[in-house]
Amino acid sequence: MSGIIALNHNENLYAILKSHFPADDSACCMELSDGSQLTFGDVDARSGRMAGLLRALGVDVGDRVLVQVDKSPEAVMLYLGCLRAGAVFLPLNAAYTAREVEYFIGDATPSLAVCRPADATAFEALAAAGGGTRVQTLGANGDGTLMDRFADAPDDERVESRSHDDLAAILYTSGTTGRSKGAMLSHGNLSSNARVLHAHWGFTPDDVLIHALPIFHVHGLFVALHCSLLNGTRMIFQARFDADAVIDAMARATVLMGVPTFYVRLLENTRFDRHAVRRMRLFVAGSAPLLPDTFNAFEARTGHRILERYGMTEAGMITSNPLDGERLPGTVGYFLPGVSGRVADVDGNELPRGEVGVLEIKGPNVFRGYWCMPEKTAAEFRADGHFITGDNATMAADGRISIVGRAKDLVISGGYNVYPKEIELMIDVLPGVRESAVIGVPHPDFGEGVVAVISKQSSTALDEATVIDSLSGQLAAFKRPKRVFFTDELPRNTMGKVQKNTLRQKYADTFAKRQEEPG
Ligand code: MLC
Ligand code: AMP
Repeated sequence: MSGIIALNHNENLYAILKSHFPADDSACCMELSDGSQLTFGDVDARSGRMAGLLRALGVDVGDRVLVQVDKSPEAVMLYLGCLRAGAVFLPLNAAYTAREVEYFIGDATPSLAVCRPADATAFEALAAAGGGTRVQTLGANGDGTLMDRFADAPDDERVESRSHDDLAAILYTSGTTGRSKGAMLSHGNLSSNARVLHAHWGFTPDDVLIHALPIFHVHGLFVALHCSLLNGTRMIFQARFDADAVIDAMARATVLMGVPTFYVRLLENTRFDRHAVRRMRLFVAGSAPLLPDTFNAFEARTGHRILERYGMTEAGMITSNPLDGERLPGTVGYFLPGVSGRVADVDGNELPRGEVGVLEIKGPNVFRGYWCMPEKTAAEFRADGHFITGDNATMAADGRISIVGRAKDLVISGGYNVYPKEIELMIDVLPGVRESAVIGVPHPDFGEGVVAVISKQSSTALDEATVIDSLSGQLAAFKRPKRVFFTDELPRNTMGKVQKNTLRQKYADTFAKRQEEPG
């Protein structure tokens, strides 16, 4: 398809975003923490130059570019450059260890991997073992070999022609069986979702977005970035979430997108009050359930009702509470325009309104399948094309949806997904362990905190610290259990299955906020 489509029909996501850039290319696109700015003209020139550099580095249309770097404006240029070059952007959580990255390089066979300068040696070794992957580095301050070459690279205005179905990105999402799956997202998946969100959330030429999310997941990379670029207005770009920096930025901003932990931490900050939010028009939450307590406390403190929406890697955003209608805590609102679906039983039959079942969906946002896993892809789609989300939901008579749990064994901690199976497999091979169960229990900051419950051999001296230490270096820190408990036997049902619900109840208070010590 590429190359034969007339430029004005180019469905490359970058071409669509660029068509919404302001006529005045000196307008600010990204305001950086040091007070400097990148204009829309800068973003266009730099992403074009980056695309040219990728081509010069041997990246062909359709090649994967695997990226594990810190958040920086240069990393955004690398993303946009990949889109422009027709390459497939493959971002990885910056917290993943070399052991975790090895799998992604082997599975995705990228032609180029970009890592932090400090990780170059490890990446070179992984790339040499995989064969064919070249390595460049990009540091948090715009340093590294990629940027050295960028400094000498010529301008390049090209935007590769891409069709709706051509791949733009692969985002890995862990599986309940332990093996991560690469969700293939097309230019059309991303542009359709971006357009819908931009309209649905009522963006105006006066909007200024605070961008404090990581840029290796759907929320920060697609939802936040695309809405702001489509709007052609300024974003205040922050390397990480810091409640004070976000509160400072609110004096010049109108929209914040965040995971529930952002809102919990803002509420803990005594500077956060009605005055701090005087310019803000919209607070969006998602990636994990927003507790009604947080919603209510936020409204009491600021007068704003947080707009909760629901989505996932495979489909971008799926539902949203309304901008103008009622935003109800504990619900994720209605299907976005163009998205449809049902709450279904295990066979995919639609259930009566109000009953709990698995949410199944259809729409232009739904991904193209899992990279090199046709069977897994087939298993998650119904014959009529509905994608099985794995989330348990109810739908009210008026179509309002509530997520009431997960059919998949998944913990969401601070907006990051943690798959218990992956951790259990690692714990089970430790000396002295008979078996383990990893669960998520309420955590005041992260929503859910990871806990491991281990049945150990009576002869072993295995303790909590040893278990946690032995996982470091192997597992990203956010996945590591924050507490480990030992028990004689794991509770099982009559089928022999570990009863995680019983464990979740037993350890529910593990992270309960400590009562104030009496004075
Ligand atoms: C950091 N840590 C976490 C953690 N984040 N532990 C559990 N869960 C998390 N989410 C650990 C670190 O490993 C470290 O441990 C310690 O906490 C302090 O690290 P930090 O780097 O200082 O943490 P902080 O910067 O405060 O990060 C917290 C956070 C961050 C909530 C700001 O996790 C975050 O930005 N989350 C957003 C995730 C996100 O974007 N999700 C979107 C997915 S897309 P130690 O042991 O080293 O001290 C998706 C689809 C959709 O789900 O619908 O949007
Ligand atoms: P990910 O695979 O990282 O994209 O995570 C997607 C998962 O996050 C979904 O399948 C849901 O389980 C969960 N999720 C996202 N948004 C919400 C929300 N608003 N409420 C409850 N769960 C959510």
